Amino acid sequence: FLDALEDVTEENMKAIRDLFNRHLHCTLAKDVTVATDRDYYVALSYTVRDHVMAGWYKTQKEYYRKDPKRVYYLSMEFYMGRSLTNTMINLGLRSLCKKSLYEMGLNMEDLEEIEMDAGLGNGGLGRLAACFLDSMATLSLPAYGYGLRYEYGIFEQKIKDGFQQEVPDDWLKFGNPWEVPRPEYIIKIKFGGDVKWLDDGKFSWEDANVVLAVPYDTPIPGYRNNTVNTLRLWCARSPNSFDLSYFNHGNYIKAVLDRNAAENITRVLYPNDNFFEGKELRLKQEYFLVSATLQDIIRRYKHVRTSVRTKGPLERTSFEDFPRKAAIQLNDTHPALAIPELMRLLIDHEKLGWDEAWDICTRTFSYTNHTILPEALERWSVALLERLLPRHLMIIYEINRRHLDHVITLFPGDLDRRTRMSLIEHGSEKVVNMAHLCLVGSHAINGVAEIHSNILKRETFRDWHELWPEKFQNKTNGITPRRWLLQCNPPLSNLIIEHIGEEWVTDLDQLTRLEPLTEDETFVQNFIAAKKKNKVRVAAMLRRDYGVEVNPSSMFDIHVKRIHEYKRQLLNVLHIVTLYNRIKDNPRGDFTARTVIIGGKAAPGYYNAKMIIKLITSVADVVNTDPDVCGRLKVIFLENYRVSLAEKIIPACDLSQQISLAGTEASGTGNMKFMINGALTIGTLDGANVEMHERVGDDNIYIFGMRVNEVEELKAAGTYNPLDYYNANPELRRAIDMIHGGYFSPDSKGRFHDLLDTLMKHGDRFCLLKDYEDYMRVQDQLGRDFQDSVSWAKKCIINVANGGFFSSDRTIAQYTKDIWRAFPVLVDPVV
Ligand code: DL6
Repeated sequence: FLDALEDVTEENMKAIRDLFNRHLHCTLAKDVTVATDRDYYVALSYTVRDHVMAGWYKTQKEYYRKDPKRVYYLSMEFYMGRSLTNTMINLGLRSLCKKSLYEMGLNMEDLEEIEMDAGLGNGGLGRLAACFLDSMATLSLPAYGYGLRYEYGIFEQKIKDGFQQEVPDDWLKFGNPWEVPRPEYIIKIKFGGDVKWLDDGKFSWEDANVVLAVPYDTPIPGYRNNTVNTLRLWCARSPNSFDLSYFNHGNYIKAVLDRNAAENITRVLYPNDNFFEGKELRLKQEYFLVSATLQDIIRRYKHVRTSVRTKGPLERTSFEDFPRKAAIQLNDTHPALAIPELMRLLIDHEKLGWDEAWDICTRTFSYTNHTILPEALERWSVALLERLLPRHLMIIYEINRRHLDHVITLFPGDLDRRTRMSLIEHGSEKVVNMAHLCLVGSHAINGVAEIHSNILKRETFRDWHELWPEKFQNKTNGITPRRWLLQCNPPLSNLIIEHIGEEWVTDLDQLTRLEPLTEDETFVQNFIAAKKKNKVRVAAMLRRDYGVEVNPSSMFDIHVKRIHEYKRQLLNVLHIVTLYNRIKDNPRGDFTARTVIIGGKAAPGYYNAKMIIKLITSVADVVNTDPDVCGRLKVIFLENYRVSLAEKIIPACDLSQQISLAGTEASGTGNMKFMINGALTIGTLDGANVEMHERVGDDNIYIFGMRVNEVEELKAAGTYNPLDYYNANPELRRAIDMIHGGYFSPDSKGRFHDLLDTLMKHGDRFCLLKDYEDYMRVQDQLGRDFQDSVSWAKKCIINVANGGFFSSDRTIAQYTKDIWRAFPVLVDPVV
């Protein structure tokens, strides 16, 4: 069906072949006698990139000409995955390229597999940023992503003897055809030094060390709309003048070697998800991103043709219009230093007064919160800030002084409130609460699902909501239907296109037109066949890449996401062990065959998460080799889960596990990907699961566990004793005892004691034992339901049909209207 959407003519195919051959010969200096598959992949990427270029210039020229309000999305993570397939699809070139290559004897799908993922993110937050870029371009928004070009992205996960090992992700080792360096826009970034008070009452930041920020641009094409936006990633480079004193003293070698210290800033992505680690290098990364980006934004703001009469560009000198020309979205608090940085640039460089600068700041910035887990909230040491960013610390103190004066005028005498709302916290160490900085410096604050936004208002930021209710909003997350349906699931996309056309690709609500087709027997059978095709493909991949055999008729029960205690992979393990025991007790029993696939990376320093991986692989070793099980239960730990693997595994899923404790998962976005690819969800009423449930109703989603108010009440009462639940449920007790007794770790019987202690002795923070029984009940129910494949498929279709709301196009349209107040700029086709 993609064929029908594309202009596949002999003439166009010849043009592709010519370009491809030219790149092979002239760019790569290869011919077919020596070219490798990687050469072909690169030649194809350059061929496709050439087709992006004209649209890219044209879009950027149009932005310059029209000077619209621009949207800047600042994020420490852009988890882009691969670019080739997505770019071909958005440009309408995929069939054309596939056929052209086929005629040269090349299989394009094999070449697509060669591309390394751009793994510049940890999980949901970074992938959301990538989906947003696609939607912003598809909605023709004049938007820019700004981030860091990490030389090493998220580590490659290897499983050795059942344990996770981390291998550096050297993703740039073969070059990156999608990036264009722009050394002409290099920016200087300062660290350290001192602040001098000048005679005119202003401040000057002196004797600082300088690091250079070199931009690398990646084109972001919209879906077949001629728009090509830019993702600008900064790379740290030492200035040539770096530590001239060494050069002058003749220590040339040391001077050259020391350049590394500066260049380390963008060396590696911190591999923490939902966890704050107050390391100096990470602070440098955060400041490096925001300083380079704001200087770039200001340069662009100034560089504008204010008069049509004059040919050359004029400087815009007044900053009055800045908030009407720039909306800056802070993706969590990681880029929060943008607030004092803009103040510094406006006051110290542009010579604005405090009040005017502050007004500009608050009208420009908006902040998205992505987590309420206390261990994830950023609190930077004042001492560290003082040493690295002395001027910013002064500005933060002044912001705080004025802010607390305001609080105390509104709530006279309420000193507790004043303390709670301070940007500076005095614990064992003095720290800056970065969320508070964002709250005071932004005009809009949003959570990422209804339930999460409500928790922010009611709990996390209660005082702030009382102070500024008008600032608080909700923007439920979304995912791009281009990558997460059209691209990753051809069998289902084709079936959908056959019945309702292709408008859904940019208007996902169109999927509701599928709902009546649950009554169409042929459609239902074709839907089942599409799912089966995806499962067979995954089974073949598991055989080839992992050497495991799975039964494609079994239920594919999938739990893929970062490994984290709050996401409760351990609860899934307790279910697996219970199923195993039931089979052992009744080897001839009638059980729904399941293939349980669990995947995800653990932060390298997160001991419990790593032990959860070891437990899963240990349980898999026992279950998969026990002859009594006889293929009715398979457990697979999917090594190195990442964007490109998600694209394969999600379309093959029957059951999606979204089982975090209610009130802990801000939104989740994997849940949405599974939904629109026709899986049913077993989940708690947490994050966006709540809104999925609202849309599909009780009959088409498997909800279990405590509701958020029940969790809050249980915690407030302080009476939860996990041992009560252990004692009350024999199946639960048996599963825990087996793990504890070394059934799955005969070589080291006590291996999982620490892990189990978190449940049994240290309060079971995420209430696994409390939710176990209900989880089992619902698992049993859905296990029976799966036996009726037609009725199961109908539920799946209802999920697909109601997934339209979860398009990131909807999310971005809401940000645009309610927060950014920006407008599309349409771009004409390139002629
Ligand atoms: O909003 C994107 C994504 C949510 O879907 C997840 O629920 C949430 O856990 C994740 N949050 C983070 C927080 N990181 N920090 N800080 O990754 O955001």
